[in-house]
Amino acid sequence: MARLASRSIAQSAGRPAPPVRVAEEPLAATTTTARSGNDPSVAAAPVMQAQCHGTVHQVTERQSLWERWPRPSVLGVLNLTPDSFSDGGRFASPEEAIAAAAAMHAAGAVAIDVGGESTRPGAAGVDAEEELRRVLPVLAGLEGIPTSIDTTKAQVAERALELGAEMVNDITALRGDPELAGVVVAGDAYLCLMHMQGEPRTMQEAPRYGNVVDEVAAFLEQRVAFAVAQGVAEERICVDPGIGFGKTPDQNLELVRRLDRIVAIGRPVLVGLSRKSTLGRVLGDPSARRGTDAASIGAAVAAFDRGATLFRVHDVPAHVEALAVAAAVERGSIE
Ligand code: HH2
Repeated sequence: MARLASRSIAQSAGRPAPPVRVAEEPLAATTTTARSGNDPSVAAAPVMQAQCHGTVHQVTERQSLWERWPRPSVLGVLNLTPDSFSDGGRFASPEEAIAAAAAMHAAGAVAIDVGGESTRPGAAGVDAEEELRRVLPVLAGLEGIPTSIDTTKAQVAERALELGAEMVNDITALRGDPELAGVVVAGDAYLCLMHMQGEPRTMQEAPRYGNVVDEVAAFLEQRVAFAVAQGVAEERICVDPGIGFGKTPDQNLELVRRLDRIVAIGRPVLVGLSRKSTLGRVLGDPSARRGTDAASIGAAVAAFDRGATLFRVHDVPAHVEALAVAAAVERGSIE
């Protein structure tokens, strides 16, 4: 298995240590270990306790996103949907999906991004009950494998976090469900804020921008500020330009070309280029609905070169190898 991120840029840039977070709970409910997601390889965060005015203050030191998933880190896509654009209806049972997630983790994915609602252009939404029915049996079987939940719904995110998910990946950037920010704060979760113009059903009809890069960057800056105002710790947030979400192929390519502007926001940048139709269009098929894995890897390496940290991908082994080499070239050394 290729190793990624043996020395992250963020760490070598000497970012500040993560702040200490304080949680209050009644004396009777005191615990001595902190939840550390569902990855046994991650030591439970150190916990100190101090009694004060009849309340135990639990002081938990949590990792920033830079520390948890340094650049470059690969997230494996697990779509539990009948209608996803690239891999819909792939799994006949939760067991098959769990096995696929385990294989992606073994191949070097730092976490598995689990989704129960397709966001492909034109997709119709599903209600929370249906989404929970799709994701819960799989999340319950993923103990020991770090996960992220790809959802816009507070109810789904809350159950996923209870089952150990570490990140909420919200394609609406907290514009969809007013309860979602509170769930992220209460669960002390990582949060991905993605740019999207319009909504999945209609977003590809007529995407319009003055300057796509400036507008996406300004939107993401504003959503980070909103999340922080809601109580989400800034060091736990990453941002995503939302490749294919209300953008033409040229606008998608321009966003990757000028990714430095998104990186300048100062948060880790997640990119979802894998199998997106823009890649098929680049290769000469004007009606392509998806891109190849080779094209996805080319795009991921281009995004890495421009500073992307997290890569949401379908073909994990090939991306892990390609990004390991890209990172080694950037360092100019094997280690
Ligand atoms: N892309 C998809 C879904 N979720 N989340 C983030 N943060 N960034 C992305 O680019 C992104 C995402 C769409 O891809 P996929 O999951 O493969 O298809 P579908 O939404 O049809 O299930």
